[in-house]
Amino acid sequence: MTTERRALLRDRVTQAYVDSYGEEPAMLVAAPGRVNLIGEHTDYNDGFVLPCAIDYETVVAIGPNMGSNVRALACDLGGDHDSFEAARPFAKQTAEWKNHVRGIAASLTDRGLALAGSNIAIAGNVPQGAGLSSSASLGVALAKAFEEMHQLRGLDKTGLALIAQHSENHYVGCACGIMDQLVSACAKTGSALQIDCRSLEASAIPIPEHLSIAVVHSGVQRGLVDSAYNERRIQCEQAAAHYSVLALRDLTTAQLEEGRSDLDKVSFRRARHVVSENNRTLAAAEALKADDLVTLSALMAESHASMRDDFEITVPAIDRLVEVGAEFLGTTGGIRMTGGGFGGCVVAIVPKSKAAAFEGWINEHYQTPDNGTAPFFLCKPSAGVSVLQSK
Ligand code: GAF
Repeated sequence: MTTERRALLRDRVTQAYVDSYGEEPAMLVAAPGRVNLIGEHTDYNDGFVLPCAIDYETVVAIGPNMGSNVRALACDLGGDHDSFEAARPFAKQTAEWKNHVRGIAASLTDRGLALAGSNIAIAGNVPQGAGLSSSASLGVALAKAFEEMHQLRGLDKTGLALIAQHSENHYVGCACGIMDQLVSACAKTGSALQIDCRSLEASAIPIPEHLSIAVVHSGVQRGLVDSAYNERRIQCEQAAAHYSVLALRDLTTAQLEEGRSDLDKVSFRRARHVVSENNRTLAAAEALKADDLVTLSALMAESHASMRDDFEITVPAIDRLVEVGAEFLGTTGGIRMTGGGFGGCVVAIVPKSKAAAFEGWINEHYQTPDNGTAPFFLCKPSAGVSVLQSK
């Protein structure tokens, strides 16, 4: 199934490239979307996260051209295209996808890495507006494609992720952390990636064979370049300043309580989410290693409650979906909202033997706000960015 989906995507982007530029691409580069198992809004607080890459991805076909421009084609957007000078890549565009392409080119240029004329075609199958990091997969795929094509030196996988984050922060306008880009670059097949977002150290934790990762869309679309996301980040920074720590990662539960008297209630709850979520994420990584589903499901339930009550990033449809899923799973699996929040998806860790029944249960007991069936994806924990084919 995965192989078939990937083959279709690869054929589609290659064909579009050939139709548009009159020759085969020099190479294809694929980068996956991700689902976060636990550790939400902890990355930009220098904390811990536990995402895995999924078998939905963005593919970039790239080849050289004789000119000095980067020419780009968006296969999924009716063939919308762009062209800009490789040496002067950034001027803000109305079409969001163009800012991603130009932002990556500009971020490489900011690092002193010179681009030359290139032709690009882009296609993807990561559900958009779902909180599955379609943007990060685009950024990482583009950074890798430029790096390979123009033989840019000095960028390892973490470097690619930092370029993609820089582009989001400085050119696209989203103050995101590093989680999505790092997992899209560095993930390992069959594993979740435990990331320390301060040191950027990442270690793969194999997901036991008998477990499935299910992602269910609530039917509420989300957009990351949202004031609410950036507002949460500012609130966390203010709380860290109140406690005189570099980042909320440095705060213990005891310190959090001790210094709360002169902190407003909202800031306190934001900080409490981050401090408790970091602890849960470390505990969840241990539970996953030990294949301890009872502990994992309890931690995921607590994580969801904390996002709902303290960080206030869930919406009623998401809360309902989690409630419905938890009723089926009990302590045999975990479920929580995943990603930045304000809509999008929930993630569930479900025994493989129960996955089909779980999907049936969700279909029967949950309706999207417009009375539809919730899109359900069984995801394979996948590898990070790869070069698929060179001439
Ligand atoms: C989004 C951001 F891009 C990530 O950096 C992270 O903060 C996440 O929301 C919340 O955990 O995906």
